[in-house]
Amino acid sequence: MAHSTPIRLTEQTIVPASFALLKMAVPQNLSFNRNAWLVRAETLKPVLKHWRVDAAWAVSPMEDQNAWQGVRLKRTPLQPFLAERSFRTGDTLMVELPETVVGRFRCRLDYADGYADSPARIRVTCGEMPAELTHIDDPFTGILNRAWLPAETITVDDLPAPLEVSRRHSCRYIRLDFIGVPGSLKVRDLHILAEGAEEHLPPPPTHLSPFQRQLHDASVRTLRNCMQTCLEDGPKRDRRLWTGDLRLQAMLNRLTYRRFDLVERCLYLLAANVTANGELPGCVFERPCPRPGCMMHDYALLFAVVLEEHCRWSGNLRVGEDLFELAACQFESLVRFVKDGVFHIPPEEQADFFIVHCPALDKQASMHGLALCSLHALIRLAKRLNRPTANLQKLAKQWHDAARQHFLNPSTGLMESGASRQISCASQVWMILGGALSPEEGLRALHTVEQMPDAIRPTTPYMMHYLLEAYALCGDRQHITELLDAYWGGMLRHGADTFWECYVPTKPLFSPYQDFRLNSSCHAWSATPVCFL
Ligand code: RAM
Repeated sequence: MAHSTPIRLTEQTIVPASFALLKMAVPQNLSFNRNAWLVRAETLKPVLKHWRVDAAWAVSPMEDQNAWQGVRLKRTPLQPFLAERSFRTGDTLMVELPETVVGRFRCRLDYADGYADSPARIRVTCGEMPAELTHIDDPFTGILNRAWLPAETITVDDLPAPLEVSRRHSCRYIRLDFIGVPGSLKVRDLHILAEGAEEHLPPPPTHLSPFQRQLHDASVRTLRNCMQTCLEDGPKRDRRLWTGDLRLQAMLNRLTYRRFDLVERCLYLLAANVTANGELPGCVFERPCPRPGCMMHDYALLFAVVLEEHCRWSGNLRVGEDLFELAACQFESLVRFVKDGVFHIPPEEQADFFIVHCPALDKQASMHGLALCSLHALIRLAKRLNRPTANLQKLAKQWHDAARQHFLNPSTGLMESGASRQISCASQVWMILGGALSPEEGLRALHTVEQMPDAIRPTTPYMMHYLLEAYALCGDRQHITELLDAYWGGMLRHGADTFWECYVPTKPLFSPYQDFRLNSSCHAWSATPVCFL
C-alpha cells in the first residue's frame, strides 16, 4: 500500500451537533475522530497500475455539419505515415489512440537532416473530443479556470531526445504543433503511459446485444478511467472525489470491477474531511494532502445512501459502524432548512444545493425528495446495524406527509416546486425515489411531464440516471430501453467510447461552464447504463 500523502495530525476530533432532530440514541461523548478515518483511507489507497497505449492513427480533421460539434476525423494508419514524414516549424501532427485513456504523453524526437543546432518547442494538446483539437485557439469564454484546457508547451534540448508531458491527461486524441524546431524533425514512438487502479475492462455479459455491448464497454471504460487513487468524477476535470458521482460509481462498480476497497477509501476520505460543525463537504481533494472542497447539501445527504449501499453490497458492516453517526449528523446539520417538515432553500444559499446543473430549476421539491430518499437509506442502515429506528421512521413519515401536502397537486398528480409551483422532471424523479409518490403515481407523473413542453427536463447524464432509476422503480422497462437508446446511444452514434459529463443532443456546444472545451468527456456520473441492461 502506498503512503505518499502526508497525514495532517491537527484537530484530533470533532464533537458533532446534538441529535435532537433525529432523537437518536447516540453513544455518550460521541466525537468524530478524523485522523483515524484519514489513516484508514490511506491504508486503502490503491497502488496504481501503468501500461503503454500506442497511438494507432494519424488523423486529419474536416469540417462536417453532420458530425458532432462539426468535426469529422479522417484516419490514416500511423505506419507507414510517420516513417515517411518529417515536421518543420509551423507543421501540425494529430494522432488518435485506440481508446480513451488516462496517463502521460510521450514520444521521441530526432532531427531528420543530420544537424540540430537549437531546441525544439512543441505544443502538445491532449483531447477527449475531435473538436478540442480544432478549436484550441478560439477565444476562451469559460467560467472555470482556463488552465483546465489540456494544452502544454514543452521545449526539448539536445536532440535526439524524448518528449514527455509530465501532467496526467485524459485523452483519445493528441495534437502536436511544432512551434519552433531545428530544421526538420522525425517523431516516433507516440504513446500514453496510462495509469489507473484497473487496467482491463471487464468483458460484457454474453447475453447482451451488440448495441448493449457497446453501452457496456463505454460505461466500464469511463469508470476505469475515473478509478485513480480515489474515484474521480472526471480524469480531465475536476479530478476529485464528489459524493454525487461516487454514488453512481459505486452502483456500477458493484456490477463490474467490484473494487469495494476503493469505494471504502472514498467514504473514509469524505469522512476525514468533515467540517467543524459536523457537515460533510460535497467534494474532497486528495493532493497535496486530503482537504475539503465546497459544501453541497444534497451531496452531504447522499452520503447515507452510498454508505448503506456499500455495506449491503460489500457485506462489510465495519465501515457502517464507523460512519453511521456521521451520516445521521448530515440530517441534523440541515435541520435549519426544514420548517413544518418541509425543506426550504433560502435564495442566498441556492448555490450550496446542486441537484443538477440547471439555473432555471427550482430545487425545493427535488431537495425534499432527495432528503426523504436519503433518510430511508439511513433507516435501512440502522436496521442492518441493529440500531433503533422508531424516531427516524417518525421523521420519515412527517417528511412524507408534508411532501404530499405541500408539493402535490391532487388534480394533476404532479409535484410542484417553489413559490412559482414549477413543474420539472427532477421534482417528480426525486419524489418517486423518496417514496412520496407511489410507483403507480410516479409513473403517471413522469408520463404527464413528458407531454408538457414547458416542463423542465434533465440536461445532464447525472439527472438522466435518476430518471432511469425512477422508471426502474415504477417498473417502466420500455422507457428505460428507449432512453438508453436515444440518449446514451446518441453519444455512441456520435463516436463516443466513454460517456460525457454533458450531453444535450440539440446543442452540441452546450456547456454549463460556458465553453465546451471545459466539458469532461469521460465522466463518472454518466457511466451507469450497465446498471439498467
Ligand atoms: C461538476 C462536476 C462533478 C459534479 C459537480 C457537482 O463540477 O461535473 O462531477 O459532481 O459538478
